[in-house]
Amino acid sequence: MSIHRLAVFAATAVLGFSAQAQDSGQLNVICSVQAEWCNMIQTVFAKSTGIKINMSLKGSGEALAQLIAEKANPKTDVWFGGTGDPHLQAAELGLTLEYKSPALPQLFPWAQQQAAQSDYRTVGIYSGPLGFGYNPELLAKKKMDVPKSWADLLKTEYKGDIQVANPASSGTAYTMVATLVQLMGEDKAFEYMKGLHKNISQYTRSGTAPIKAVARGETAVSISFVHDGPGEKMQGFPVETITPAEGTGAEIGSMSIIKGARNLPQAKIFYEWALTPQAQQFGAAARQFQLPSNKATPVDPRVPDFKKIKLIDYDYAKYGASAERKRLIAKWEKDVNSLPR
Ligand code: S7P
Repeated sequence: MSIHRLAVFAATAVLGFSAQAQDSGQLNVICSVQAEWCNMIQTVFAKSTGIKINMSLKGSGEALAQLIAEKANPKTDVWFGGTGDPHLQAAELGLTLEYKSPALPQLFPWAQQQAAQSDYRTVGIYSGPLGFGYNPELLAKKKMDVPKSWADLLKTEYKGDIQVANPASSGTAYTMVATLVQLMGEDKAFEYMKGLHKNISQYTRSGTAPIKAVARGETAVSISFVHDGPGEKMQGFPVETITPAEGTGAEIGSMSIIKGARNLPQAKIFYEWALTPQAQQFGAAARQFQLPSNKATPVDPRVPDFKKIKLIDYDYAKYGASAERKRLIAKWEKDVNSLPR
């Protein structure tokens, strides 16, 4: 039985729902985690509740852009997953609905804090640290060392061999920009990113593309969420991850109900379901290893151990603010991306 079928079977059994739940309407979800997890929740949720999910897969930056474009006439009910900063921006822009889940006390403080600082217009569903992915075989072939720090990425040996996403389209890459600004101070961080730019082979649209390129031997190093590494490795690709010695930031992957949702009762049922430990296990079942936000969700051993990582005290409110996010992305475009390589 495939992982997907097994998970569907387990979920319907664990949740005690009938496998032939009656037609109970539909729900339009933008899903910003990777496809396998999105597909799994689509299938399980429909089987468990009878609510059909129309699923659209989009990275965090693109999801926010769609919600802004749909503001006058929303076609989306729930935005599931994706980095927390654009969810906070959506909350501030009035795109998402205030909703206080009774499950909030079951969540880790960081997930509750994400809800509180958005006036309950979003909530944390997982967290994961930013770091580097690398292909040990390619590094050995090219006689390059494993990069251990942000400083290492500036070495000329990595020229043309590092990929990261474009912060204008990717929440992952925006997390990098915000992390560096908090770690180094804004001026030094931009000087650093100008130096890094010389070593970047391409800025991808999606935040998960660089680690997939590492896994497939297309580039030696990526700047990625480290929880995206084990899933590639499980598929047999040579990929390892490391977090930088100077310190790093972490995302609070979030979920929001859209203001003006056409299927609000179904949206709330989904929201509550997605906060249960049973539903949160589908991340690991779909080979995605973020730390789940419900304290009772079993934690897969492949989930990065936060206690072993030097984490900055990421200011989610400041860097999720609309004006700050826009300002930093525009500055990155002007001062970094416009430079020749
Ligand atoms: O594994 C999924 C993940 O890394 O992707 C999410 C996010 O949508 C990345 O999108 P971007 O393309 O906007 O960077 C993360 O929240 C999640 O951990």
